[in-house]
Amino acid sequence: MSQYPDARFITSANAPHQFVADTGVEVAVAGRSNAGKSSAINIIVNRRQFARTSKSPGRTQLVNFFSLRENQRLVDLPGYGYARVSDAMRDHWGELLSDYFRSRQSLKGLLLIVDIRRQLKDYDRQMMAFAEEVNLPAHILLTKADKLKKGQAATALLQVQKELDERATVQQFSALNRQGENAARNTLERFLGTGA
Ligand SMILES: Nc1nc2c(ncn2[C@@H]2O[C@H](COP(=O)(O)OP(=O)(O)O)[C@@H](O)[C@H]2O)c(=O)[nH]1
Ligand SMILES: [Mg+2]
Repeated sequence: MSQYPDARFITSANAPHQFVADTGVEVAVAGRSNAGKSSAINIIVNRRQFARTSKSPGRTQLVNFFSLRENQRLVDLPGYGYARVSDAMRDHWGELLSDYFRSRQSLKGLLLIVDIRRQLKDYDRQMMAFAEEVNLPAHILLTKADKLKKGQAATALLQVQKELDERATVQQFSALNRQGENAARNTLERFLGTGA
């Protein structure tokens, strides 16, 4: 059963004035297009189709606010990484995200979704920089771990841990076989301050 029986979509924002009221606590989830962010959110919230999974990355992307419980939110941040994203869209994305990280008092943590086969890219390093600028704790889900052999996955984990050192915690994850589900949810709960 879902730990979030009342979880629901609240609204999408394309500009800071559309962000929901900055009260309570929230955790942001980010990842490059196609990294597996929507799939990871669905597993963590334990609802099929909660965050829409899509096989066509690159469409206009918004900041999506979800309520998990009263005064606790999950915020699905727009990703890019798809070759066709224009410079103008990338600039808009940068400003929107920069505004979001700098202004949100309720923001308590970042979950960054990274395809374990791809390692960290510019997008991921930019997200880490946004988080560090405001002293936000970050946790990386190296997802699609089912796509690698155990030894390869362990090596990939070590590489990311080595690059980030103390700046983030890192784990393997798979939406396909639910590897790392509990660790991911416990981190979400820790960021939300619910003491798990
Ligand atoms: N094998 C495998 N495929 C995954 C996993 N997570 C996501 N996918 C697939 O990767 C593609 C992109 O996933 P999606 O969640 O839509 O990515 P998003 O663009 O980051 O939201 C889809 O075809 C998913 O089925 C995983 O853990 N394992
Ligand atoms: Mg998605």
